[in-house]
Amino acid sequence: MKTQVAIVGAGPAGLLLGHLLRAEGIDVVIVERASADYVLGRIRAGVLERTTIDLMDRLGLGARMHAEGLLHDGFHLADGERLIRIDIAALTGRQVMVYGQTEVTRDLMAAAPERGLTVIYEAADVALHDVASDRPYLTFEKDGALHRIDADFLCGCDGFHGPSRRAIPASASASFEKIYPFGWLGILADVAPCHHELIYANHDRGFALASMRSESRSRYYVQVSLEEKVEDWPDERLWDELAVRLGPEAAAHMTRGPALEKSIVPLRSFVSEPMRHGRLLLAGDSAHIVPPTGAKGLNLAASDVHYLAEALSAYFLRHDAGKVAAYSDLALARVWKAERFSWQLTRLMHRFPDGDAFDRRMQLAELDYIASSRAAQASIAENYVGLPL
Ligand code: RFL
Ligand code: PHB
Repeated sequence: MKTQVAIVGAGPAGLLLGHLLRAEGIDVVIVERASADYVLGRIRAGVLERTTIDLMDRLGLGARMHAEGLLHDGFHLADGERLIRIDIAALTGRQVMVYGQTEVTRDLMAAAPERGLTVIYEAADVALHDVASDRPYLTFEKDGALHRIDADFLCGCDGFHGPSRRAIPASASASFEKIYPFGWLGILADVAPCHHELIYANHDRGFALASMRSESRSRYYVQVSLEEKVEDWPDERLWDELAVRLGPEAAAHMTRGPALEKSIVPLRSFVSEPMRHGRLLLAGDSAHIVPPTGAKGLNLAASDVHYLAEALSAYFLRHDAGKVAAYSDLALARVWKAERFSWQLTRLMHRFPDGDAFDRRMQLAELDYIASSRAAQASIAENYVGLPL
């Protein structure tokens, strides 16, 4: 098979990129290791920045998002005693959209056939070849046969564990990483949210987050140590802990219910540079990871593919290779700012096992400063809604 762009991975980065390229008439094939149902079964991001909302709208795929998503004007930081509201609408003139990654992915998947976007699911042993040459290609196994796709460009949208980043020789790349000494235990339940906006809480016992997917479906997280297992946290224990950490106001309005999903994710910050090697271009989690505290992962994947689609469109439609050459630097400039914000909010809101009483006082003093300073709130708000492209 021959195509102009072969994409590895049909998560949000791969599907969004595929649609943006198809909208320009560029031929695209996506190969995905998992089944479509498996991809939709992963419970992940919940908050979309304006830039991500705009991308869905530009593709003409935003109708369900606008009908079912919840626009939020603000969110809260809690310090164990009070809620500090960050009024993002007043401070930035923008809002964020609560609409699950699962729903974004479902909308992108549903529109693929009618737009000529080919997605090959359950492709095993995907391998990238000759990425530094002008004739790169992919191989994979499907239904017992070996397949080959020749392309002008390969795009690695295959997440943190995929093969694309590893196809760049170590001598040509550098990576930067911070692994945090804790994870998030998440619970999804069909109960009304305890508050109409998100609450990020820093409690003596550790971080907690109250989020949602809709007016009748809640998503909560608590910070746990890396040794802990989901089995250590029966539903009642988790609800009790959330009630303590989120504080009395949230606890008074919290409805408990059985877990539809419960899982632990480790937290890390990671960047691999550059995001291009020859004819291989990386986007999304394949090139970088942020801890989920800033709600930036999916949104960074979206901004990467915005730049990448522009670069590949310039190449194919105007024979201009300059934007492909500039892609990595352009994307990384935004990535590093989102890394900084996510790292800073993670440091501010979590209990670190090696933190001492001084560190704790610094967190509380910073939260107190944020509560009293419009400038500090504005800085948080402009990062949370997403820096301009
Ligand atoms: P994905 O979604 O991991 O998709 C990669 C796809 O590649 C496939 N793949 C392969 N395909 C072929 N061959 C192989 N060998 C392959 N190996 C892997 C995988 O099956 C998959 O389908 O990466 P992508 O597209 O870059 O998207 C990134 C986002 O998924 C991620 O950044 C966010 O989910 C992060 N994140 C959040 N981001 C936000 O913007 N806002 C949030 O509120 C938010 N909350 C979260 C999050 C991530 C979380 N977890 C589970 C890590 C909350 C959590 C709990
Ligand atoms: C979520 O709803 O899953 C969510 C929301 C905000 C975050 C992280 C996760 O910062």
